[in-house]
Amino acid sequence: MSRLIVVSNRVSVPQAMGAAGAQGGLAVALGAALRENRGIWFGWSGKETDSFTGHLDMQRNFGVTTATIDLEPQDVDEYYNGYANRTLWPLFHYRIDLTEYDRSFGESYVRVNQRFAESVIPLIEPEDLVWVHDYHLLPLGSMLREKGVTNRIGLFLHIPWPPTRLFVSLPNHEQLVASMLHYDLIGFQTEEWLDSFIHYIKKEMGLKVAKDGTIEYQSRRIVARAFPIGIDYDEFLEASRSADAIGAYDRLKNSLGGNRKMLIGVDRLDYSKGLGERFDSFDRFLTDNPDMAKDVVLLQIAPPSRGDVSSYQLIRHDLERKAGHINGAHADVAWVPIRYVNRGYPRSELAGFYRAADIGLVTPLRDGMNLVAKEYVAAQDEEDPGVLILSRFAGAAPQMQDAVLVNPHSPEEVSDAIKQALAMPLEERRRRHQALLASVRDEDVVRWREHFVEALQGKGADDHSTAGN
Ligand code: ADQ
Repeated sequence: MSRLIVVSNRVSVPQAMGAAGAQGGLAVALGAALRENRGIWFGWSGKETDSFTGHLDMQRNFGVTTATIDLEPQDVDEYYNGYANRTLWPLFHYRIDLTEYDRSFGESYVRVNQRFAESVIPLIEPEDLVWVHDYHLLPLGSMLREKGVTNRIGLFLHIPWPPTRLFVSLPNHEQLVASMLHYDLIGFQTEEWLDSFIHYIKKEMGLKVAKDGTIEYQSRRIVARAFPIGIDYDEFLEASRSADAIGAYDRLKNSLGGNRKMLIGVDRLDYSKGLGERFDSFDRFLTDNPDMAKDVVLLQIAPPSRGDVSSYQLIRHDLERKAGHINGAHADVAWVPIRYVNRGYPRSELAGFYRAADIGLVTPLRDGMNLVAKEYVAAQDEEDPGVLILSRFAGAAPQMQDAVLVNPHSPEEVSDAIKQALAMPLEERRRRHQALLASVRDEDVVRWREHFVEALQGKGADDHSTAGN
């Protein structure tokens, strides 16, 4: 088995299972992948330094070796908060209204990618596979090639790839995509994002793409394919059977009182997750169904993220206002409709919360995949499972057709779905849950990693050209 060198913007030091805090989807998925392949996870430490030195901090925790570098404050400002989170993130989630196009961000993005390339190269041995993650590092492969790295290098994009008409609003979009064509393999979450990328390659670059996703460019062959990510099913199942999970379940159930039903939302506080629209939809449900309203509670867990970016400060403010308004309008002395919680929880407790919820409300406006939908399904009691309401705009939707699929922009549609889910007979809940569970269990993170790594090894593929091309 080839050693893996995983490169991502942030490296989160692996934690013991059940440790507190909110790890993003990427951290959860990669921790699991690296435990099994002996390898190194390289990236930014999350810390700042006055002047960049490229010093590698190597550590080994819970079976995973990590190597991190510190970045300068200007890098963090312009590369991370700037180009990654003010330009690419909103653009790739179809939000050109929130996208900022600042030249200095782009320059810093290139500089930091160069710094990543220089720092990771000493770690790479001849037979290693290099696996780069996400939108922070799209040009990294080309920089490694420039510096003579001939290993197989793959990129996996965790977020959507936008339609060409939106993507071309990015200055220097041609250079960005040309730089990506130095990878051997480019993976997307879904066929939809893959199609958008291929559309761009054909229409804007005039390149030919074979049916199997092979692109020929300057005598190189690049394969583009979809690899839908999954959860670490076994780990999650164990977490959901732990004493902490059972304790969390009991606490939450007891706090509801009577036969009250609970809906749960768990998301990073991000505008792509459709939280404002979700609150509006719940408001609509309460208003349209006064006879049922007091029997229902929405628990929304949303730890703040990217607080240095103004659009995130605005959405936080907006949600606080909305939750306050809805609670003020509908609550009585013994019942508050929305419990809005801004913090992370250990995964085992989260599993208990999911299990206590009659409905999982997962309604992003646009999402690369969405692992919460899969976690919700994995945590249910198979005999008496809850119902998943899922946005058709989540990357998870094509695999999860047995959820109640909704358009998150329509409060009426989501409100109707809540009503339908609350009234759903046990038999139908079980049937839907069984089908969902089968795909969550089979298409898990282990399979995702195996498929990607196999494709990166180029099994069955021809020789590839390397440095200097
Ligand atoms: P995210 O946008 O972070 O990931 P998601 O896939 O839903 O979104 O993963 C979030 C993870 O964080 C889940 O595992 C969840 O349990 C955890 N989490 C969220 N809130 C939490 C809390 N309060 N306490 C503890 N844990 C919490 C990006 C892309 C997604 C893609 C993933 C993986 O945006 O589309 O699915 O990467 O590729």
